[in-house]
Amino acid sequence: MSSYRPFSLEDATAYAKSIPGFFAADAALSCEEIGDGNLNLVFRVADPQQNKSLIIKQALPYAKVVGESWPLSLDRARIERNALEIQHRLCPDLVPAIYGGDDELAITVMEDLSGYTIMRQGLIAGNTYDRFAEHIGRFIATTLFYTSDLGMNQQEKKLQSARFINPDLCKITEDLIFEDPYRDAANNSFTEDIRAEAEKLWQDHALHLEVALLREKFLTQGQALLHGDLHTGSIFITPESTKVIDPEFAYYGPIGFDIGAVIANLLLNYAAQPGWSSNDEVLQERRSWLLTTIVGVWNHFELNFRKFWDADGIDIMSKTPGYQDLYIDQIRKDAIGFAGCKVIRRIVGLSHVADIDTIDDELSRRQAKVTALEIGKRLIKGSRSAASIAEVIEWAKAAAAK
Ligand code: SR1
Ligand code: MG
Repeated sequence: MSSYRPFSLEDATAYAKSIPGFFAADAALSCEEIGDGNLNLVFRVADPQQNKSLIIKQALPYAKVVGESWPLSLDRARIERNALEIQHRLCPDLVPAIYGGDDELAITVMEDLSGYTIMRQGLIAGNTYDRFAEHIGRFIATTLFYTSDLGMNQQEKKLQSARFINPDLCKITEDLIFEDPYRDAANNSFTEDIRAEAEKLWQDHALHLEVALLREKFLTQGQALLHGDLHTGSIFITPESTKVIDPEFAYYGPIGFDIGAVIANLLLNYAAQPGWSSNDEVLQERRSWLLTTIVGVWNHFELNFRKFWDADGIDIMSKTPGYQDLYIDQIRKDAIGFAGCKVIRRIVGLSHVADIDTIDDELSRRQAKVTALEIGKRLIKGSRSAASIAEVIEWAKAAAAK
């Protein structure tokens, strides 16, 4: 019989106390549930006297955001912990340390990042993070190159991909990102003031064709071990440091998907800026930083990926002149298309972003949604012909000027 039960504060405290060598046996521990995501419980257990703390994350057997009517496999906790361990091994400075876990209880115990800010909140507060592009570009390049057929033993990769079969969480992405926004789906969620724009999405067959091609890649192309949900709510940040968390959507998928997720969330904040910036100068400055950061994310990804390929590529045929350029060109196109899909889903789909939904002024909020949809459509429709990341910048500017 399974020992699984959703933890109470007392359960989390007792579990934390049982971890050998972390807290003193007689420590007076405090515990709070701080989870604000869609799916899990998150406990912070602390010994204020010793200034020590840790995080216990526990999966629930259903999607918290919807309720028990949407069951989800607890195995995602194992997948998340195993992905974090691989990512931490590859990028120790960019991923929290893992202290332990339990598959039956569906928990992972990890480093507390209390001094950090969730990046989405930091961006909404108007902060900029000049080291972010380098950090996240390196994170994506490293974790994806060294888990792909280019950078790891190809038979071991097949075995590893079997350990990351993640059907429930992939199904969320398949539905919420690649299907629901393009039809009148029960799970869609949007305000009536953008109904006309949503209905246009449902009729746009040229758009559907591009989304179907991107969806096919998501369904079939196991290039590398993705994070799978790399939005700005999955990133803890300070001006000096970046830590990537929450890879419960990890699976073997197309490399462009993680890059697209980061770009999409910077673009959502870009679309939201008129609702947050106090004057035109601030608006221009914020938007310029966001666009520069998008280019930086891509450039740092590409630079690192090529460097790893040249230094550590294990596939003889991948050294064929011209192949690397074609491969990276395709990743860029995919990333742009996935970014577009990820922007659109946050406007009309089930799960939104605070960057836009918490704008106070109703008209600015509506305009941000319209701008985001326009950006998303341009990216999706332009992705197959995009020759450089500069085109994303042009499309974002054009959509914002409309
Ligand atoms: C039902 S879960 C909704 C969303 O939350 C996660 O962060 C993923 O982005 C997922 O699509
Ligand atoms: Mg998450």
